[in-house]
Amino acid sequence: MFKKILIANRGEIALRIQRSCRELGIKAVMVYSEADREAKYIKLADESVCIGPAASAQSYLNMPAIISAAEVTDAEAIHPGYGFLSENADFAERVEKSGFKFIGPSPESIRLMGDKVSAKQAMLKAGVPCVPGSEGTLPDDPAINKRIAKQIGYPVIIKAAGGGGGRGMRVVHTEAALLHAVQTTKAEAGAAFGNPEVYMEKFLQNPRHIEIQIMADQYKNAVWLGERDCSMQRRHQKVIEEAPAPGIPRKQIEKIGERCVAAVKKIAYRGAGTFEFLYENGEFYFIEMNTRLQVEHPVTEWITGVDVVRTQIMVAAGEKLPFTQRMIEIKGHAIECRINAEDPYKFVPSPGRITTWHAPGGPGVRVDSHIYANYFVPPNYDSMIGKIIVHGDTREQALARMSTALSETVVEGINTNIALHRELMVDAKFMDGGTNIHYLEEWLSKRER
Ligand code: MV4
Repeated sequence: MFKKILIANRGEIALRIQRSCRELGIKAVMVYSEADREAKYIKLADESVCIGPAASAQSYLNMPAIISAAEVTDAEAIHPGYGFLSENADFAERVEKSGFKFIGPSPESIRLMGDKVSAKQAMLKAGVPCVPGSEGTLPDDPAINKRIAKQIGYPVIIKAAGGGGGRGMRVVHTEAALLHAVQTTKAEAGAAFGNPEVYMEKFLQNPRHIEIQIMADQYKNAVWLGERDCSMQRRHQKVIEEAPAPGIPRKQIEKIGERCVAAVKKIAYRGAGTFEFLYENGEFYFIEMNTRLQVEHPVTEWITGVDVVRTQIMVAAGEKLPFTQRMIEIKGHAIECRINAEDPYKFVPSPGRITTWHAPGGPGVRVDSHIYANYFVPPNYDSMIGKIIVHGDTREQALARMSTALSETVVEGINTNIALHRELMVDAKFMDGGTNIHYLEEWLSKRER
C-alpha cells in the first residue's frame, strides 16, 4: 500500500479523500491555492504545499506545480478528485511519466472516453445499448448529413465529440435547420475543445438520467455498484441524486449493469467509472462514460456498503478488488442534496464568510463538507460547499430523514439552496419518484417566492 498520497483538489472532496488516507494509514499531502490557505483540511494535513494563486488555471489546473509538489514531498500517488484535472489524459500521462501512480484509469481509457465518438463506438462494440445516431463523426457533405438525420428521424441532436456534460450540443427539429446547426456546433466545438468533430443522435425528449457505478482492478475483475438517478438537475448541474432509481424493474437494471461490467473488462478499464444513460419509455441508452470519482458517490457507498474512495486507492496500488459481484447487495435507499452557496431564487453564487454552521445528525445522516463557522467561501470556485446524504430502509424513510436533516441545518452569513431542498423534499411529484431531467427547471419556473 502507498505510504503517502498527494490530493490534487480542494473543498469537500479533498477532505473526503484525506479521510480515506487516514483510515488506510496513508499520509496525505494537500495542495492549495492562496484562496484556500485558511481551510481546516489544510491544517489537518500531514503536509501541505501552496501551488499558486486563487485562479484555478494557476493552481488546481497547474500540472507542473502539482507534480513538483509530489516530488518535493515524496508522494507515491496523486488522487485528482473530481473536476479540475481528473479527466485530463495528458495530466494522467505526465503523472505516470514522472514516476507517480495516478489514482484513476489509464491515460488511454481517459482519452477513449473523453472523445464521445470513440466512447460510443467502444460501448456499442461491447454490447452496451446506445442512443440511435450517426456511426461516427459527421462528414462535411450536406446531402449525407440530411440522409443520416432522415434515417434517425427528427428531432435530432448534434453533439461535439470533445464535449460532454451538456457542453457543445444543439437540438434540431427540422431539415431546414440541420445544416446551419451542424456548421455552428462544429465552429463552437473547434473553438471550445480544439476539436471541431460532431456526431448526431436521436433527441430523446423526456428521459431520466440514470448512471451505473463500476469499479475495476488491473486484473480484469470488475463489478457494478448499482445505479443512481441524477435527473433532478438545473442547467446540467445536478441538485439531488438518489439510489436506487425509483420505479425501474430490478431485472432490467441488472441486465444493464452486467453489460457495463462486460464492457469494462473488454477495454481493460481500471478504477472507478460511471456509465451515463438516458432512460425513456422503459429503455436504457448509453450517452457518455465518466472516468473519475463523482460528487454523488456517497449514495452508492450507502446502498452497497462499499467505500468507493478506499477502493480506488487500493486498486491504484495494485491490489485486487476486495469484493466480487456476488457480495454486492443493494440495501435501502439513499438521497443526496448538494448544498450550494448561492442565491436561493436567482442562483447567482453567494461567496463570503460563514458566521454560523450547525450540521444535521442522527440515524442515517451523513454530511460531507469542509465548512465551519468563520470559514470564508472563496468566490473563485464552484459554489458547492457540501452534501447532505441520508439513508433509510425505504425511499419514504430517506425522504423523511432528509427533511429533518435539512430543518436542523443552519448556515448563516451566506445564502444557500437549503430552502429549495426543503421544498423539493415535500413536493408531491418528487415524492412519487421518477421525475425526468426537465422536472426541476419546470418546477422552478412555476415556483412562488
Ligand atoms: C441527450 C439528451 C437527449 N437526447 N442526448 C446533456 C448532458 C450530456 N451528458 C448529455 N445531455 C443530453 N443528451 C440525446 N440523444 C438530453 C440531454 C440532456 C440532459 C441529460 C442528462 C441530464 C440532464 C440533461 C439536461 C438537458 C439535456
